[in-house]
This record gives sequence, C-alpha cells and structure tokens, in this order.
Amino acid sequence: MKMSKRGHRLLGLTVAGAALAASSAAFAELGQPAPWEWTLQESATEVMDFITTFHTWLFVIITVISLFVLGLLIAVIVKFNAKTNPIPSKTTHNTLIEVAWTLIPVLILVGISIPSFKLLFLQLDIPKADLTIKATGKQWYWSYSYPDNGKFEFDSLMVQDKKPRLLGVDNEMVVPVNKVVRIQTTGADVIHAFAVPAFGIKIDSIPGRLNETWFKAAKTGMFYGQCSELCGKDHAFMPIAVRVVSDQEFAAWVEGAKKKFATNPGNSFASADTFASTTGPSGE
Ligand SMILES: [Cu+2]
Repeated sequence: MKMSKRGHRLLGLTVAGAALAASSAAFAELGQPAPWEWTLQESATEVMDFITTFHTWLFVIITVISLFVLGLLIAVIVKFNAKTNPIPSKTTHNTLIEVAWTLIPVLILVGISIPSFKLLFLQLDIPKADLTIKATGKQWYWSYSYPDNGKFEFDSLMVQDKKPRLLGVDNEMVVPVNKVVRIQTTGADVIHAFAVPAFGIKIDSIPGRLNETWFKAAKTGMFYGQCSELCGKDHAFMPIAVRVVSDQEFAAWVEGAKKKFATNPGNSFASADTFASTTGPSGE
C-alpha cells in the first residue's frame, strides 16, 4: 500500500513525538530535573500524584475546548464568508444554543472545581505529623531545625561543584520514608519559598509568619527543590536537598546530627558568619 504525502507527514510527526516522549522518559531521574524534560517531575508523594492527574485532566479539557473553538472558527471562515454565503442569516436568537452555551461551561467548571477542591483540602489539611522540621529561608541558604528530635539546627548551603549542578548542598535535610513530615517555614530576612517539585509542595517563607505544609515521601532517594520566591541576588543559588531514608538510617542520622549540629545557645547568628566565610556562587 502506498502512503499519501499527508500520511507520511503524520507518521513522521508521530515518530518524532514518540521519540521525544521516550527520550524524556530515558533522561528522567527521580527527584530532580532532567535535560529536555517537558513534563512534570516524577511524583514521590500522594499530593504530587494528585497534582499530576489534575494537570492531565485540565490539559484534556483545554485541548478539547481549543479544538472545538478552532473547528468553529474554520467552519465560519469556510462556510460563512462573503463569497460562499452572500446573503447572511438574520437570526438573533436560538434558545437551544443559548441554553447549551450557558450550561456546558457551567458543567465544565463543576468538573474542574470538584477535583480542585479535593486537591486543595489534601494539601492544606495537614495529617497528624510523625516529624516536624522548621525550614528558615535566609539570604541565601536554608536552615533546618528538628524540634522533635533533639532540637538541633543546621545550615544548608549550595556547594558549587557538587552534582546535580546548582542543586547539591553541604548538609541535606534528611527525613524518613513513608512518614508524614510537617514543614514549618519562615523567612529570616526577606520572603523566600520552600518548594520541592517531586513532593508537590511550594509554600512562601515569610518573615514574622509561620507557614505549614506537609509531605509523605513514598520513595527513598534524593529530592531537590529550589527557593521559589525572588529573594535577592543569590536567589538561584539556595537549593533545597532532601534525602529520604529508611527509619533505621534516619535514627542513625539523627544521632550523628545531634552531636554535629548541637545547638549553641547565645550563638544563633553563628550561621551568618559561616555564610560570610563560605565562598558564595557569585564569588563573594
Ligand atoms: Cu530565597
């Protein structure tokens, strides 16, 4: 069977699309962005699963609406131009169409709002936490404190040569797998935002206010995020690195961290000195 020119073009497009999808899947790495990635990052929590499904659902809806409107436009252009339709209809009302173009958009909005509210409640209704971590955004790094596990606090600064580029840090936030982690976040100087795409969380860290969010990582591994509120010249260089480990590994890490990061009362600004003496990404 011989293929038409259009058939060839369609086949070419399909192959290109499939190759693109396959390549993005091949590059995709859990917990971090991948080259040529054009989809959402792979999910590691129930919330992110929901976000991904909701995103796909909205994409289907907008695609159908766009194609429908495009179809109508083409029909008007082809069938009702001055040449093919010299005597235009004088119709001003059509009850059926008027009811339809009122009712159908309402139904579409209801179809969007129901999963939207479900997702909102899932995100905002924080379940009973197994662990609380306070993440403080500072110009330009994060400090994490573990009030439940021996009250230690430490700074997490980007390390320039560490992989993945611009995401590697000296001290990672460590959490146990399959445990509800409540994040309380605030800003020490200006507004920052704590965001980890694979967990589906993004929340402003505002000075003088304590915002809360939560995640329950279903997979172990490294998960990266970034400050997501423009906060100054090194905004792009204050990554968030979360290491999800087993319960036993977490307990062992806590023991080590307690000694390593023992809180030194009366020296709460020691971290600022640490930062000043560390070579920042801009070489300052
Ligand atoms: Cu920031």
